[in-house]
Amino acid sequence: MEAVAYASFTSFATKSLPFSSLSQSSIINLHQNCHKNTLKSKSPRKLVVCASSASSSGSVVTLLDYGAGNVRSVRNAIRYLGFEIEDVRTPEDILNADRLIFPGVGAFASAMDVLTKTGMAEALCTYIKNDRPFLGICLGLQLLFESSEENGPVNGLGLIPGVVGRFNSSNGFRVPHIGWNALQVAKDSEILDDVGDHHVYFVHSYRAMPSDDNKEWVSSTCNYGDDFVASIRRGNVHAVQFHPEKSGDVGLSVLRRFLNPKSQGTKKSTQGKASKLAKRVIACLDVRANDKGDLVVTKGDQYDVREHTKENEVRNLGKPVELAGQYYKDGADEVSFLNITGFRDFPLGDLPMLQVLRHTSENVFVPLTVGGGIRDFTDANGRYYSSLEVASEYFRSGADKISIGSDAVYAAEEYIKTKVKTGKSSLEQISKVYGNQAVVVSIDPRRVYVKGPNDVQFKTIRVTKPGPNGEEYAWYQCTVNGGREGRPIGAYELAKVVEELGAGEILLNCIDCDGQGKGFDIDLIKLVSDAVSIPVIASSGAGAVEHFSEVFMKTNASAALAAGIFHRKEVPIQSVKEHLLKEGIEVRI
Ligand code: 1PR
Repeated sequence: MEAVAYASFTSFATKSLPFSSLSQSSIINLHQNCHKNTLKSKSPRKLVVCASSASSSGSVVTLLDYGAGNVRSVRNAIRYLGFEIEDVRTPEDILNADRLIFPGVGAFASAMDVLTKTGMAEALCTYIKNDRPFLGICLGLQLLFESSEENGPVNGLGLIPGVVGRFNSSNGFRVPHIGWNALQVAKDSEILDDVGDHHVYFVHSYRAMPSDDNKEWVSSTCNYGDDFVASIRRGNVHAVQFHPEKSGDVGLSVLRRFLNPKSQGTKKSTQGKASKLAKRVIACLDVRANDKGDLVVTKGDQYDVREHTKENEVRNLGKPVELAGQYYKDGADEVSFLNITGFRDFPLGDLPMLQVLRHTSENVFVPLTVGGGIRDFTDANGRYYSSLEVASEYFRSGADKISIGSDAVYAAEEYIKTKVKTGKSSLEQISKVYGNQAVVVSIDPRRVYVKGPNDVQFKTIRVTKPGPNGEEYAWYQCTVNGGREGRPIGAYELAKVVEELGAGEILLNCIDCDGQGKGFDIDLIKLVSDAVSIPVIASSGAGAVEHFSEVFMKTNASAALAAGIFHRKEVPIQSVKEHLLKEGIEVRI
C-alpha cells in the first residue's frame, strides 16, 4: 500500500527505537550493504539460537510494524489463526525471529528511509539471505526489489532484480488497482495452494514486473493491463502483492500455510472461476445513535431515516458489528460504515463507532471503509483536531479506507475558485499520508431537472426519463450534511476535482434513488464513471438482482453498493453474485 505516513514514521523512529540516533546512511549504501551482507549482529549468541530454532513449530510470529499505518488487520488475522505476535523493536528482533511477517504500509521512499535509519534494512537483508521464514505483504514485497519509481527513483533492498513502477491508466485501466483479481501461479509456492481459481484482494498503484532476471523468484503473476508480480517465493522467503488479511477465507489460508507449513488449510468447497478483476458487491451500513443513544444500523428513504409514525423514531435495522459479520459470511466483498450524523457529532467523541470498527475488524477479513465527520474540528475545550488525526484514529481502529463527504465538497469548491492546491484539505492531507487508495470521496447528489443543457453552468445530461414538467436535461447537485444543504457544484465537477486532489475512489450515491428499490441512477453513474479514471462505486436504489447486472453492463462502475435490500433480507448477497455470474459478469465467489 503506497502512502507516506510521515507523522507515524517520525514518531516511531524517534520515540520507539532505542537506536534511532544511528547515522542516516544513504539508501545507495544500504543497497550495497545488502549485497555484501555486512550486518554484524550485536548479539551473535542470539543469532545462533535463531538459526537452530528454525522449526517454525511454535505459535509466535514476529511482526515488523514500523508504525506507518494500519496493520491491525494483519494482527487480527494472525490472532484469529491462533498465533501470538511479538513486535520487532530492534534489528536483532528480526535476526532472532522464527517467522517474520512484514506488512509494508506507507510509501516506498519513507519505508526505506525508516528501515535504513533504524538498521532494520540490513537485518532484513541478512534474515532473507539466510533463507529464514519470511512473508512480505504489499509494500513488503515491493521493498525487496532494486528500486521504485514511487516519488523516485528510490533504491530498495535490492534482493530481487527489477523496478517497481506505476500502473498505466492510459489504456483504460483504473488506478489504483483496487479489488479482487486472479492469480496465474507460475511455480509451486505452497502458501498459495488453496488459492486455486479464487480471487484475492489487491489495493495499490505501483507494481513490480516479471522479467528473465527475476523469474526464479516469481511464484505468481496477476494481469491488470499487463502482467505484474503477484507473489514471490524462494525457499522460505515469500512475499505477496495482494492482502491475504483482506482476502477472506482464501487469504486466511495463505497466512495459515505460511505460519504453519504443515497445515492443510481449508479447502474451499466451491470451485473458483477467477480470471480477471471482479466487480465488487458492497454492503453498506448507515450508522447513527438512535433516540436512546444506542448505535444502530439505520436506512432511509431519500435520506430520511425516521419512521413515519407518531413517535417518529430512527429506524433500527440491527446492530452494526453483527450485521457486518453476517455480510462477511454472506460473501460481501467489502463492508462500509457511514456515520451519518458525523457532520454534527465529532467522531473522536463517538467512541462507540470506533469500538464498532475494532470489534468488526477482529472477525471480518475483507476491506472495511468508514466515513462520516472526517474534517478539522475544535472541541468544546478548544482542543483542535485535524482531519488527519480523525482519519488516523479510524485507521488505527481497523478501517482500510476512509470516506469523506461534506468536507470534500468544500475543498473542491475552494479549488475551483482559487485553482490552488493548498495541500491543507482533509482529502489532500489524508491521501498524502495514507495513499490515494485509502481515501474514498462519498458524493450525495440530487437530480435537478432543467429545460436545456445551457441553463446551468454545470455539466448536464439528457435524461433517459423526462422530468415532471417534461424536462429533458438534468444536472446532479452535490449536497452536504447528509443531503440537508445543496451546494453550487455538480457531481461531475466534484468527481473530477477530487480525483485531482487525491481521492482514490468515488462512492456515488443518489438522493433521489436512495431506498427506492427501483434501480441505480444509470445516467448519473455513467456520467461520473466516464469522467474519472479512479474506481467508482455505484450506490443507491438497488431493489433486485437485475439492478446490479444493469449497472455493470451500462456503466463503468467498478463496484455496486446496497443497503436496504440486504438489511431487510430481501435479496441475499449470494443471489446477487449468482445472478451476475449467470450474466457473464465476473465476481468473487
Ligand atoms: O459528510 O463526511 O460527514 O459523511 C457523511 C456520510 O454519511 C456520507 O457518506 C453520506 O453519504 C452519508 N449520509 C449522511 N446522511 C445520510 C442519510 O441517509 N440520511 N447516508 C447518509 C447515505 C447512502 C448510502 C446508502 C445507499 C444505498 N446513505 O450509503 O446506503 O444509498 O441505499 P439503498 O441500497 O437502500 O438504496 P460526512
